[in-house]
Amino acid sequence: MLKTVAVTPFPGQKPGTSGLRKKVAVFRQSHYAECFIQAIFDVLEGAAGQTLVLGGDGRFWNREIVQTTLKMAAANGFGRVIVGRGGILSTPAASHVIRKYGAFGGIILSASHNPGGPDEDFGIKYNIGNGGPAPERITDAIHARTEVIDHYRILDAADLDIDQIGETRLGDMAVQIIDPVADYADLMESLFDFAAIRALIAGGFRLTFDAMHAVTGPYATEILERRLGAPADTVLNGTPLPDFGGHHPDPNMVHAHELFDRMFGPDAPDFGAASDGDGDRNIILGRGIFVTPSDSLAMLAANAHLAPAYATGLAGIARSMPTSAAADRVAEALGLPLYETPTGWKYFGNLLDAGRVTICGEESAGTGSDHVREKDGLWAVLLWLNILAARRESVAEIARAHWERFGRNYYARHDYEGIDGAAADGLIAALRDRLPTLAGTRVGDLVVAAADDFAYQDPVDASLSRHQGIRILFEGGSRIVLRLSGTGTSGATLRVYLERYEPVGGDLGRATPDALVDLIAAADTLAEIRSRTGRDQPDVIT
Ligand code: VG1
Ligand code: CO
Repeated sequence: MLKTVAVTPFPGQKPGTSGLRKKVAVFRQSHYAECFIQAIFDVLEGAAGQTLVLGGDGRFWNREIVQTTLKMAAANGFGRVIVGRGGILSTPAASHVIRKYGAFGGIILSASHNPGGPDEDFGIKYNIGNGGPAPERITDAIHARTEVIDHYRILDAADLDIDQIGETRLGDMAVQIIDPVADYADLMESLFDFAAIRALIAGGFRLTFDAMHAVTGPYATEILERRLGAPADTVLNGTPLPDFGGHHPDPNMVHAHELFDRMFGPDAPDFGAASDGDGDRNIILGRGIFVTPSDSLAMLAANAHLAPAYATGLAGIARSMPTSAAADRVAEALGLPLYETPTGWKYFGNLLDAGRVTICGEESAGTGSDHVREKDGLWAVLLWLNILAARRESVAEIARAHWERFGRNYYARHDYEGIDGAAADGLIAALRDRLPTLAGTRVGDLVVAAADDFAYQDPVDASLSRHQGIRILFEGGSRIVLRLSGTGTSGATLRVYLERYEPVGGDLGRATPDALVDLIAAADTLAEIRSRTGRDQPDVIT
């Protein structure tokens, strides 16, 4: 039976960098999720009778919202919903399923790297028919709709069994439960030289993958252990848990410290990697070396031709603005266009659709290609393995050779988490006010060459996105970027991105904190970080 439920709008249902993320307690309020989902359906044009893809990272509240979304999709006239069994789909797998089955779009339930559980975070994101995150035009329309919404439609029906593969009906709508892993694993097998990787592993190459009790566990087990023959203990923390075992499923030095300890410890494996809550991030380590995500993007781009899918070369490379310029050097050397976009994967969609770029990346542990329209953690792991299988060198050797050819972009991001919102806004506003006068300012040995508030005009649809981060560029090519996070759920998070380029012939083997010491000091002087936030050091350094 179709029900129409009258509601009053909830304030603050504004999608951030990647969907709407709030505490579970917020999502548990009666009608809260329903209002947001109805707002999504209300702004879609021509969705009647079409297919929707639905799945999430398995965190607490995932199963409940899968049931709600199914009943609302039926009441809103969708013809079919394709659901990952158990309500599970990693973000890149969801992107692939949308594309493969020609769906109208998809709803992904995830708060990605944010912690999960009854007291932690939940999220809802809408992806369009190309498989990628909805562009700003659509997320803005969804937000506008949430502010005036006065009813939602839902089918009054019993919960569906989402744990058996097969097809059922909900009212007039078909519900198809699929294996969440198979399509994605097949796609990976079509891109890479699995025989070469299998031979590498059979020859004694040792690898470890930390799934952090998040969604990639089943994907990594199928691909690395079953299809590529890695030993059964290769995937660590491979069982997805609704609270990720109480940890942040954020692959970095702080939250994946076990992996770091192992890779820097005695008898370390040859290769280590980890992914995040929804499977779209990756970190890459070799024995005794962490490859920063910005460097990983550059190294993958420089070596991608060694994998079958990219053997004929790349169309171009895109990176988010705060990501280091290491990829720019590769693009220049290969004669490829390089695009610099705002933070968030949604800005890569048009470039990928238009065939202008093949590989994209963000400093926040995200890399991907035109095989889907999301960043893709396991894809990056497999491309690295394919390159290692082809070159038969260690990760450290490949990194060193890369720096010797292109120079090295020393890089770090300092995050100040949970700071006062007004203080964070004040810091950015004060800096913005001073932008016109910053050029020429001397801070220690550094001299500001230029400073601006990054704006991006999409070269495909000409849409303009302003206020995407403060850039302070120094003479000699060093850089500081400051912006506020758009994915947090409590207080504000200030991100400070620090970068220093060391050309070929310079000192390429320094410890990153040493190489950046004067930039760290300059960031504090210019942005008054200590006095405005009350913090003398960042919470997380990546
Ligand atoms: C962060 C990262 C950004 C990434 C986004 C979503 O956003 O900085 O690069 O695209 O998370 O990643 P912000 O606004 O907090 O800086 V995920 O893995 O959460 O989907
Ligand atoms: Co993620």
